[in-house]
Amino acid sequence: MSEKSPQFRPSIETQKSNETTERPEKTGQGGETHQQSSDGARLTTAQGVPVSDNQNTLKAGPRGPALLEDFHFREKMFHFDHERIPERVVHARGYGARGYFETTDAIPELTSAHLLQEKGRKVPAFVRFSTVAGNKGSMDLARDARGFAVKLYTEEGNWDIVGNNIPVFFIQDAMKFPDLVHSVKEAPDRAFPQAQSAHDNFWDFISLMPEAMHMVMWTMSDRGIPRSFRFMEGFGVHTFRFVNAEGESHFVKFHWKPKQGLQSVLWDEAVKINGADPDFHRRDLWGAIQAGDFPEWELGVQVFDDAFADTFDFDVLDATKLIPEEDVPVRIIGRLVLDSVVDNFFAETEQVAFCTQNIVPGVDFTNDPLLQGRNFSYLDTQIKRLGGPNFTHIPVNAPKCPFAHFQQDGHMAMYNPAGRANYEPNSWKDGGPRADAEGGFTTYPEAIEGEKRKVRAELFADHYSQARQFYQSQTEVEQGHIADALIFELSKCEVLDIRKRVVAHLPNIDTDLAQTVSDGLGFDEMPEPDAPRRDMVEGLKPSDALSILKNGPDSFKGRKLGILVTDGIDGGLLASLQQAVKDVGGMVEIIAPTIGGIKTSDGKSVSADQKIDGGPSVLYDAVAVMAPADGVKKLATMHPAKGFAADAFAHAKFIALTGEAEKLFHAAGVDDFDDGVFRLEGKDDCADFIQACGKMRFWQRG
Ligand code: HDE
Repeated sequence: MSEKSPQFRPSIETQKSNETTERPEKTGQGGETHQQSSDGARLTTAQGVPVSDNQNTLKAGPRGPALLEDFHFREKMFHFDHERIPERVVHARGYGARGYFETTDAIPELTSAHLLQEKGRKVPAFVRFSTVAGNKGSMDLARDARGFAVKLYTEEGNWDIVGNNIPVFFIQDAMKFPDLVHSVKEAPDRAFPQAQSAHDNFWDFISLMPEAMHMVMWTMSDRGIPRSFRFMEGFGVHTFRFVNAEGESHFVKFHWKPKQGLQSVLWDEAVKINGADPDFHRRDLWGAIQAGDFPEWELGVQVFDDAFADTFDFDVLDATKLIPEEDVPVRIIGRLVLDSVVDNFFAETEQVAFCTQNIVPGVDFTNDPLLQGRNFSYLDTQIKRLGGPNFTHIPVNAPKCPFAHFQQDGHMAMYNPAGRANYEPNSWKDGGPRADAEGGFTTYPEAIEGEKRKVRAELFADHYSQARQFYQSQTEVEQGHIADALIFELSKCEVLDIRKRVVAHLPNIDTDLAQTVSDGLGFDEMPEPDAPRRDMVEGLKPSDALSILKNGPDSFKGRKLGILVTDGIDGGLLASLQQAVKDVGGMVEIIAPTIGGIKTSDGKSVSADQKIDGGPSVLYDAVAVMAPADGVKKLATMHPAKGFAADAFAHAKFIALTGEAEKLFHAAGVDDFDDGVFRLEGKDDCADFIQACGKMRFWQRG
């Protein structure tokens, strides 16, 4: 830090998490109990005054009225009353983690960004993943886009890439954002439905905004229900600029590619996961990082110049369009690793304030009208949400490089300029910071000419060509999921006309898809197709990069096997199966009829992670059922056990069986086993099974 840089330190030491509990001690005052923090620190008020009693308000006599004089009570209660801050208007439900970014391929020829000048440069990072529509307490597996917001604490200031897990957006102009968000969130009169797009208001809006059709194909695809944050791609969405030291500019699009591969769940699973574990995605990220299995993404860039932009079929400033990787390859330049959970959710994940305006020298904006609007919106939102302009003083938002300016005062000011000078220019000897004409951020001097009008560029009017390209890039299984999702969502619309208006857009994307959805909704005939506003681009080649199944994981690493067990199983075989999962870096949970666990045939105890109704098979990537004859008999009388088996099979999961376990499946109505069902007899079978599980699902099951 330079001498002039502010010395900002949080004044309260963050308490380290303490996973163990101690037996509560009696206070001896009315029988109440309290827990002593293990480090034995003395409880104080926020002013630091030692507290003698944290159980009782000050009273006039044991049965007398409480006294206003009790400053400790007042402070504690007032603080509690103010614990909530406004939740984010969108992306309210989110989960963050810390990590680092490391440059793996320097690109000084493209950008002067300090971080990207040299291979091996490393900076701290904070990432917050989120759903968009739901409120803060909504469930994780809503069908929705996911936010993928990255804050890089670089040596030249904070660089925020505030992206999504989908490379395009619903709308083209920021003017429409409040309408889009109002339409998807709960209806204002009844305040439902929450965290879902399957309702009239959303589809009404979409049917009248064909520019949304491309992104709708993405949200209706499996991208809308990711298996976890760890298995998602991230995209900067807009076209940005890189500017090098010579002042030359290139266009750039940002991609985060998960090393874990891409993976999603099925809709029926998503619905059930939301009930079984509404925090499924949170728990997954927390669990993986705590287990030392740090998720990692590569940062890729698609770089192109004006010549490409001028000849591309679509406008590169249009956020409803992407540039296929086959046209402009993604060059990997760095890696992002999340290796640390937060100490405190509120302090970091809730208070982190991303702003698209946060860029660093060497990076610049383009005139994408959505991006321009976002640059305005985010700062405004943070000031409101965090209560004032000093949100940059909160540790998670503060730069980790030297900073110095003359902004002062306001709510919660932690840093004000030292000394007499708080303006510039000034003639004081110690006059504070000065602008740096050479090294400071300069905007790329793009020449601009045009009439001031409320308009959109002509090329923006092609709403279907890339939606078709996306659909055609999917495997048959994925195409089926898109049709199912559209049928599901539109079946939730009460107004027939809205259903018809949406389906009228589909023939422009794919006639088979349109027919399937029309049939699925029980229409007697296809609605008259909506006429495209502009001639579509024919012959766009399918792009493999757009499919999840073509980019899935190639091993069971980072994924979870659920083993349903009963008393009397072969403990050696269980150990072999657990070892086989461990060998490839996967995780195991044991599910048993009671949380107390089971005893193996040789009398050894095995503890359980879940009781059967708390561990349905939807929570696992693959399952095994190990049970001798009497165990199966018992399981077959338990509805959750039958559901475990029936769902695992219906969700095309790889399944392993030992003993008489197949009888549980028969009891659940599954009689015909296929090659996705394995019998485990010995160690080698376990390894073979886990190897097969490397593929995402046994899709042949249909
Ligand atoms: Fe956002 N968006 N957005 N958005 N957005 C917010 O900022 C907004 C858009 C995205 O984890 C808000 O802090 C406008 C596109 C993420 O904290 C708000 C427009 C993309 C997050 C806001 C868009 C995003 C937000 C709400 C259209 C993908 C969560 C609270 C012009 C590239 C960040 C907040 C986090 C959050 C405005 C469109 C991603 C209101 C006006 C496109 C990941 O400022």
